Amino acid sequence: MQDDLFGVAYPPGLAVLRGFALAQAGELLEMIGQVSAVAPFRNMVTPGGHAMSAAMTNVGLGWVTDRKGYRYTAEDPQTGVTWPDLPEALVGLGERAAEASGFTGFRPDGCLINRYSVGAKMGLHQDINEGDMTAPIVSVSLGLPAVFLFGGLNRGDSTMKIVVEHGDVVVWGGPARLYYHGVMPVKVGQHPLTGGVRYNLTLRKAV
Ligand code: MD3
Ligand code: FE
Repeated sequence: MQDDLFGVAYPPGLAVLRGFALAQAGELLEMIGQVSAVAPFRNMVTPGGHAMSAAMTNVGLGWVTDRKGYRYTAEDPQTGVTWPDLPEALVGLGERAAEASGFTGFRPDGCLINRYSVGAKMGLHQDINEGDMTAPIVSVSLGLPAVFLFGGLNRGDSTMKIVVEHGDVVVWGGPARLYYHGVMPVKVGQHPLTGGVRYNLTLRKAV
């Protein structure tokens, strides 16, 4: 069983791999720069008409939202051009993190890239737009720290907090795959590699 510093157990299916992506952080940030030159970060609109505070782009199959709903697309709806390829280095990182967490054979086909400026957050939600719920999701945090909130299968379930820092990887699958989760507003800070922002990459099996 994996525990936090004070012995509070994470639920089955949730793994926190501290510093797992640290050695690749520079390479990942360079990739984000290249991707965003082609597929710029944008604040997508929810079906309810609210702009999300985290700016987003994608590689591989891309998660999008607009007034019509949430879905995965091969093309960036803003340009009509295919999202940039999912780099093999990112696929490999996802595979190794999943394997280290007990999920064998994970092969992501898309990665949502979230950019949080100070104050940006993500409300409690479930990730339910993927076609294969037997596959885990792998999250990589870069830059400023953040507090993840996660609960259970029901919106009203009590929540726990985990602080995630630059280079940390969180994997959730199995019984935790459909747990509600969110991100608290990012606090002011400066990170040597990203300045005043936080990035999160989520590797997913979209189809
Ligand atoms: C699920 N992104 O893009 S996953 C998303 O920091 C998203 O941008 C987060 O949620 C972000 O859909 C990273 C955070 C997370 C943390 C713990 C969990 C999801 C979890 C525990 C159980 C289930
Ligand atoms: Fe999510």
